[in-house]
Amino acid sequence: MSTPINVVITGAAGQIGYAIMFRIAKGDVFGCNQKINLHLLEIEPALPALNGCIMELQDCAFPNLAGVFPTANPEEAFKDADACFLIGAFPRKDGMDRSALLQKNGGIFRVQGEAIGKFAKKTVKVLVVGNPANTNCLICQHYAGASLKNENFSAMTRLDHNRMLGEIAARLNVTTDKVKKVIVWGNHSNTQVDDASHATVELADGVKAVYGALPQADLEGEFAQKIATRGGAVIKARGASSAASAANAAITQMRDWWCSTPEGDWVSMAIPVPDDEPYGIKKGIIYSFPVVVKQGVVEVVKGLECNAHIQAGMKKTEDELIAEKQAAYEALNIQ
Ligand code: NAX
Repeated sequence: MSTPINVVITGAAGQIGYAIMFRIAKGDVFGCNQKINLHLLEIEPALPALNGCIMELQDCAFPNLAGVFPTANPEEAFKDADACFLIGAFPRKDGMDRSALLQKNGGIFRVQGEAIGKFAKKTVKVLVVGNPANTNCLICQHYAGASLKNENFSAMTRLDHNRMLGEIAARLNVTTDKVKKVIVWGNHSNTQVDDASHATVELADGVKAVYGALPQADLEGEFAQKIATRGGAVIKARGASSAASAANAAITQMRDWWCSTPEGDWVSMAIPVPDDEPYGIKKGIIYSFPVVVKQGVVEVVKGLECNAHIQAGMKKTEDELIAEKQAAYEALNIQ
């Protein structure tokens, strides 16, 4: 019988929160032999709705669920946290400019970062989903302080990564397990670089490069555009933003971070840029790279050749992240 780990979900009563909590409680992230305490953080007005979710959790009778603790107090929520899914964020309202959005979210991720720095375990894994995810993650890390390190933080670009796998598989009429080594570089935004130039696909006659199995012009044009604007397409069709697929992406990103990436493949994760500044990306931002994870240690896959088109995109998304950081630091008065 395992000692329970403490798993925090913020924005737990929201649509992604509702889609993720049952899968975490069931064992989809930490495995079927791991008992879990769920710490569910919400704002006060959402606590009654959260209570309904908790009734449903109980009604699922998950054997791994050791306890459920709803709260509107970040200090309580992050106490002894082992893993955190930071999903709750302030949505962009009509007419709201970018700096107002960064200020609102900065306020949320400042308070949560401070609480994580003070109360979470030093081994905590913090995955930021709430948008703008990369910059919210940077703010959270800043306020968590020096007792936590780069390896404690990541932001989610796995939904974009999974969207690439799904779309390539659909175009080649294979299942997604046959497609490997796609990359999302940079920001979770329209400037993200959806790079299939190293991807492979297992077809009936062997393993082939995706560049070749599909036309390069499409992969760098209409395909990349489709992936980058997929969120908007889902909203248009469904009348609501991606929830089940976003929850699934957070589950797969945390699972690979916790349990290691599969042999022979990598995943995309937005992480604090390491000291050796891979691919020339400058430190001080949260940037998505291809990574492998072994026993909890995240390593950027180095030495991949990037063509001129991909390199230009990598620089553009880096510039956007630097500008977002500057706007957020200004809004929060960080020197
Ligand atoms: P919802 O609006 O359904 O839920 C957000 C929840 O967060 C609400 O219940 C709200 O009460 C709560 N909340 C707000 N402030 C909070 C605070 N200070 N502490 C705790 N809870 C708080 O949004 P949902 O569809 O669940 O999306 C959540 C976030 O994920 C959004 O910022 C969204 O933009 C972002 N996404 C990020 C993705 C990514 O790939 N990184 C993809 C999916 C998603 O769009």
